Amino acid sequence: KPKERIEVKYGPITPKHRTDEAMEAFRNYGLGQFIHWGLYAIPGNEWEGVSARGGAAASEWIRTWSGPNAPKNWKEIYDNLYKQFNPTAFSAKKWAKQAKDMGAKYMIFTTKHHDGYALWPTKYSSYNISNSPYKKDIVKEVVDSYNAEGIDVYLYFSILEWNNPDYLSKAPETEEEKKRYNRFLQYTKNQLLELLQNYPTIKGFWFDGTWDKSWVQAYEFTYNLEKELREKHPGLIIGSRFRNDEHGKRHFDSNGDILGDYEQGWERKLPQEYEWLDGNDWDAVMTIPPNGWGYMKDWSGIYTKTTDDILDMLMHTVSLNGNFVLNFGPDGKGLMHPGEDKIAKELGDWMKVNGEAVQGVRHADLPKTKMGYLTQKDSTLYLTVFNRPVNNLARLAFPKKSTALPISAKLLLNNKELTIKHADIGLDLDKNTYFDIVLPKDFQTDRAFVIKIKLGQPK
Ligand code: JFZ
Repeated sequence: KPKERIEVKYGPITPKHRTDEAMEAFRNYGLGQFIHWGLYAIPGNEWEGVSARGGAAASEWIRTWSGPNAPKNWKEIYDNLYKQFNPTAFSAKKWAKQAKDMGAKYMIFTTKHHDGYALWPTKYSSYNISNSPYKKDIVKEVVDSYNAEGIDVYLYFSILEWNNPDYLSKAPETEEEKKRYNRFLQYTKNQLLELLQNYPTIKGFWFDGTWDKSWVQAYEFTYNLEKELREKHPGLIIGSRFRNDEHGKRHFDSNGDILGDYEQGWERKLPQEYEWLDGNDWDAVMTIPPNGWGYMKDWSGIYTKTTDDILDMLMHTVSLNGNFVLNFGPDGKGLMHPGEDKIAKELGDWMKVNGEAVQGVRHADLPKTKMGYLTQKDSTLYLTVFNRPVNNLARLAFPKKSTALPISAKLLLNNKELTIKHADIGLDLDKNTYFDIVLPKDFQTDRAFVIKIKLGQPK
């Protein structure tokens, strides 16, 4: 953060810490689902003799990475894929049911990725779902089906468009360029207002493709647009990736203040320390394969995250007040990858037992533990154990002066009460005091488990 504050006219519109109901709901989600679906689902990362998995070659970017033997008209072929887009197995209801069973409380859906293809029948471009063999409004089906399962929906929207002749990546210079880019800005605004009007139950937007100079220099337009979107849709939640200030600062303005309602920069990586987050709300979006958000046919030969990896990242995230959003990339027919189905099922089985340690919880202001992660809901503390102590004593440190100390504990997986012993050990007795939760020697589990601890003033 800069020491002296400088003048920023196009800084944050909403307070750093919103306290309204919509934002509180956001804080309580814990687990979410991301879905990347669009024309790139048809090639599925294997196309016209090109196959690249992981690394920089994300499947949804296939239009930009033709191989050496690719046909000259590669991009044109891609832009015509919509003529084949006919997901006969697509059922938004099935997706929503799966997400619910997995324990997701919100979902983010790609209405339009960088290729510019709209999955809703937008009035502002003919490059949309109504001109595919499928024809029907996919965004509507998704919003309605997820809402019916009690899952909040956020719309992913890429500003950047690869094939829009009005789009420009550099700052517009000539009069002609200015005219063109202004048309593009108006088009973007029209589409966003259209989405709000068509799908009034959505809770927010998840913006992307906002890094080009053209968008960065349009700070006055984007500031006013954010205001208008918020006026039209009270409670709307927008992350920090939407716009920048007049000095070109993105995510955080020139004074270090967050732009938008939550930090949106934790993508396929996680913050290590609570302090790094400076009290901001945040989400972490995560792929199962290394990099690739759209459908990837072949998962062989690359590391795909396991359910245990995902649980570890989920608990890491929620213990630091974030939401963890797991990405799915359905295929061209509308089916999830079998690897995704497997993880969704395993995650769901775990969440059914342990979900209370994930949802509606906050960061616990206690010393960290090497056993795993701490989350808290009022006077209930959850310890999710990934590293089980060999002596079966789960030792936790509490600030000496704390009046909220462990008074009872149980295992969520079998509801068995556990004994708590005060451990008068001299590591840092001036600061902390220790408690051992005694784990039964004979219980076996092949995943992380949760100890639910009641806090209070011991007698
Ligand atoms: C973007 C997209 O390009 C990508 O296809 C996918 O949709 C993903 C969710 O978002 O990729 C990004 C954007 C920002 C960062 C990294 C990848 N970032 O800030 O680190």
